[in-house]
Amino acid sequence: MQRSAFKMKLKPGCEAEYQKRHNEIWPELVKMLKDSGVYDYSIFWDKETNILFAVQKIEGEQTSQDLGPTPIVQKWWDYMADIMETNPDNSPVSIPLPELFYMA
Ligand code: RM4
Repeated sequence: MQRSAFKMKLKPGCEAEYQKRHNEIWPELVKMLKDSGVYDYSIFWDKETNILFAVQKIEGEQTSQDLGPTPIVQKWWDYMADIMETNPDNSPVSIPLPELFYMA
């Protein structure tokens, strides 16, 4: 198991819609994430900067952000693109973050 963290960016004023969409996350996306070894996955929001801080555990080498080639992930990214900072392919701009401290 590895812990992975990365940051993404929310468009201003979109936090309620972001949370609503995630409260209604598609079951097939959840299954894809879990089947890909991603679990214990949280996303936090910094209201001062609109930075989204994501942390997750992974069983393999792939994080949630490496799953773009799977249709359901790309469909989700297309759905979310209107409220997030994205790359030309609609994937969220994701910056990996090094872990500096961990306490079990
Ligand atoms: C985020 C972003 C991530 C995805 C999660 C479920 O807004 O799209 O890539 O793994 O949602």
